[in-house]
Amino acid sequence: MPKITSIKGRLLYNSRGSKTIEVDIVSDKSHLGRVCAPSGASVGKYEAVSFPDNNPEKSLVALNSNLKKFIGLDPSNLKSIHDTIRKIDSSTSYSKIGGSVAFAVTIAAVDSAAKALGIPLFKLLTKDTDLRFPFPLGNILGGGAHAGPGTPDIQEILICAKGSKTVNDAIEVNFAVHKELRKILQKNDPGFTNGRGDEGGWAPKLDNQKALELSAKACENLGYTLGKEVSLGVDFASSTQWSEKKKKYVYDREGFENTPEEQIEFVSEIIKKYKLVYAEDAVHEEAFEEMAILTSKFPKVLITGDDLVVTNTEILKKAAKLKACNAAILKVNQSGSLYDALEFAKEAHKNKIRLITSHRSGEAIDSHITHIGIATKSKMLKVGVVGGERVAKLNELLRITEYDLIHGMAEI
Ligand code: 2PG
Ligand code: MG
Repeated sequence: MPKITSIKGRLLYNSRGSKTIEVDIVSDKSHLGRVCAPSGASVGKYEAVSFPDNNPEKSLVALNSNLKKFIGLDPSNLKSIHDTIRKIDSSTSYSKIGGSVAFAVTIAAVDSAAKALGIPLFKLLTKDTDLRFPFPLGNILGGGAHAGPGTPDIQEILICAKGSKTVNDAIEVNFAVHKELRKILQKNDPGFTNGRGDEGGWAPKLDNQKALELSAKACENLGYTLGKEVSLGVDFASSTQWSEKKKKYVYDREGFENTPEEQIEFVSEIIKKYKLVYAEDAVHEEAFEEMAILTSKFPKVLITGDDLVVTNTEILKKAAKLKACNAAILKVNQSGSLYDALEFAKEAHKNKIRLITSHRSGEAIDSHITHIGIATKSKMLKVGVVGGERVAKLNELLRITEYDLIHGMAEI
């Protein structure tokens, strides 16, 4: 049984150039687990807080004054690491120590344990041997909170090569569509600067419909049929548009407003017209009933809750009861610790809610979530297409193929 022999936190930067926390955990004086916490731009109301008072320094101070509590623990015993954090901070949202610390400490512990035990991380996280590769789901065009003025109001247009038989092929198809889309955007607007949003998706000056149209064209130009070899997905991130005061979705950039009924129509038309396989946060984070309407209307589409369920087991129970989604995003830092997130995954499986393990818009070059996606039997791995911090997660999928422990692609 390995033992934690040292633990250290430091402040450094994420892909947006914002300060974050990284944690090193060493087991048996030789096995380093190192994890840097990511952060979101479109943040759900009920997520764990990243840092106390939004201040990474305060997280580091809180961690530094409790380091000794982790020495001697078994890093493979996730529950005991989690319980130790919970003794330091028992608040529901990790407001004392910060969700980023809970994220980094729990994942660094299991990373270090996997190295000490000489097994891949995903093997440490599950006893299940019937594992499949999740389909990479990547951002090809960005707007909303991830890109500047003039870009679409909707946050992400995503590609998923759902007809691919291998993970290598699925990744290559995503790259090809991303590249083809650039050519189309350049043709459409000679002034297009090749600018990209926070997650590597192109950030053109386009309205929502035109952005979807050109994304579909990129797939068709490559000879693909939408809904067959490839499918588009959309993260509407609708809480960004929702105005509690007006009780309407305000599409500032394109200049229109939707009542809740019109929003359901708007989303339904997009799902049908572009044969979406995936629709995330199609209504705002507290609109469980409207989500339920979409879920019953589109049983074959992954009607996915992100801000809606924020990787929170109790909220997921409510969503399951109301049949508000048939799929859910799993972002470890929304719940805080990896233990919390794995409990969430159990609850999702219990309710036949499919999982999509996801990056954040502000990321590190770490690739632990690739293992977490496999271990939680996620159907998709939402990690972007290009950008060093995105490709890192895709490259890890390719390394994992070398173990020959995972057979085939997930069934969506
Ligand atoms: C989302 C994510 C990731 P953020 O909304 O799903 O794509 O963005 O990390 O900004 O919440
Ligand atoms: Mg989202």
